[in-house]
Amino acid sequence: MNNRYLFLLYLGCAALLICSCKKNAETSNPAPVTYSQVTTNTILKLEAPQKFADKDVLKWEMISAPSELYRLTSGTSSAAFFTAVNAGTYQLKVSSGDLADTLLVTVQQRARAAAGFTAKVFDYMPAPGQFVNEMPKYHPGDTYETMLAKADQELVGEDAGMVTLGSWGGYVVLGFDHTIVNVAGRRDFRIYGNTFGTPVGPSNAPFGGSSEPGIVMVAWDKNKNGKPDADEWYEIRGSASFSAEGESWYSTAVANNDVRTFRNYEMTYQRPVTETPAGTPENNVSISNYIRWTDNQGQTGYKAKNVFHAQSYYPAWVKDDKIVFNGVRLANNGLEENGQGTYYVRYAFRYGYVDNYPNAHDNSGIDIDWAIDKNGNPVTLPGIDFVKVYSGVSQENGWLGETSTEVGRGEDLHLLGVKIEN
Ligand SMILES: [Ca+2]
Ligand SMILES: [Ca+2]
Ligand SMILES: [Ca+2]
Repeated sequence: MNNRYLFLLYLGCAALLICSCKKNAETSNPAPVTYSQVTTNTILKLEAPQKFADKDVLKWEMISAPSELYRLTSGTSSAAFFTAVNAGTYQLKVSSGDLADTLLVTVQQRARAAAGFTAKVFDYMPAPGQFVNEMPKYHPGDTYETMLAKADQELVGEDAGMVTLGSWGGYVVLGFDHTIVNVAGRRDFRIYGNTFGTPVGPSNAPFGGSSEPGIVMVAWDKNKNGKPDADEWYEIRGSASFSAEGESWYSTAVANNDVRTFRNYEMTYQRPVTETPAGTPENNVSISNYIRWTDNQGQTGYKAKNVFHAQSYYPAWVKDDKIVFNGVRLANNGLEENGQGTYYVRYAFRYGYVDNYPNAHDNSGIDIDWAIDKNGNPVTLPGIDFVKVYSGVSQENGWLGETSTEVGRGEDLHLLGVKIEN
């Protein structure tokens, strides 16, 4: 073969190569690729590349993921948030019309594995109640700080115990050592209570027993300092957070109970004037006008001291002579069922609360997608780091005493492999 033929052959090959390259470019994805990385259970903020700067509406999509336990939230803005439970490479796409970019996010395992259970208690302030000063136990000299440490001791980890939140408004603030991912279509976490009970009456009857619903608030550590400080709190909208009319027991309760729901409720409890006579089951002495309360609806009344718990129901470490709480007040869910004043059933709300269904029941699971902002509008959070629970019902139930939410172990359902679909 002489040089001239060789030259022509080269020319031909080069032309073929150019053609095939051009063809490839036309048929395969031409989008430039941006790389980023993050660790598991951590929220990554994704910013659209500069070329999208003049676009108002962006679309963020997951193209391929090694696991379905992730969340990508964005709306139509130039920033999106992404977080995943499992390590691997996630391929995302951001686009606006024909303009598109691929984003490859490498999710790496955290250096120290995330704990599936509550990792810290940040705040604890019960309202007066029959288990206050007992769960956790108060000893003379205890302060807010030492009682908080006791609550932390009770609630952290797999073998958590239980603390009482007392009457309406009493609260606890918990944290996890990682972000609980808000997986789409699934409930994400669960906080234990001590509810027991059964469906009452015929089939499809409401679940009843000792449901004492605690209202749930959530927050994510947006300023990444590990504390629930400047971060916005969102309410978990449960089945009766605006009205109890959808509950199956509502029509029965309406004749006997205050079934109103107050969205901006405030209650003030006064220090009791006397602790004596301290009741016992033997002497059957109780104090009906024990702790005076007033609310912002012009109502007033008393919390009673019953015969079973002789200690003070007012948090003994509180110096002030009154304690004020704010929040949502749910409908009274307790009904006396036998007409003798002896058989009280506290009916469960359908979903969205703590200490409302037994712990193992799916309805104890909370979906972060139920979160609403302070105006009641739904918000889509990628995940959360902090949970606040407060007693949601203000009711006295005869000899049983006041309704009080109790709080136990906290669980990240995804880390524990518990799948509760929504
Ligand atoms: Ca979810
Ligand atoms: Ca913070
Ligand atoms: Ca309880």
